Amino acid sequence: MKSFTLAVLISTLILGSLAFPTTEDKKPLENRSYVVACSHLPNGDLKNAEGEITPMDSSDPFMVIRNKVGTQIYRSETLDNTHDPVFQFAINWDATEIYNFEFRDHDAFAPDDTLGQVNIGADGLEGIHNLGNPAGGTIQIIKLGA
Ligand SMILES: [Ca+2]
Ligand SMILES: [Ca+2]
Repeated sequence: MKSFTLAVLISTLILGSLAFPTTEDKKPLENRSYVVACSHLPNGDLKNAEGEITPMDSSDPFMVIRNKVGTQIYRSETLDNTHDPVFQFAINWDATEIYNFEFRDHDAFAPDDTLGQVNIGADGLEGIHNLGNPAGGTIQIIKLGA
């Protein structure tokens, strides 16, 4: 009976140390820089606040990056009147992270409209991704440096 209890205790300690790694096991996160080139973001400024068509106006996009628990980890500056903005950003790259990229149209006198978003795992950041909700835009992510 005693040896059984001891075995349970030892296996609990082993499992516990696997589930809760100590801070010494954690590697520092690598800071990585990327460029995001957007194409064909929807026009959030097709109509003005009164609902009238405004053909000369275009979206004023900015980019928000959230982690998988929904915490905002990056927000870009706002670029005026473009459907093909290019953003540069740096993050503490985490191999286990899933990043949510959302593009929004800044409106001075109304809530910001969403222009599309996509969830991308840390290992798959580079490349071309289609945006959804709403669909229409695409983004290409390029890693800077080695
Ligand atoms: Ca605009
Ligand atoms: Ca706008």
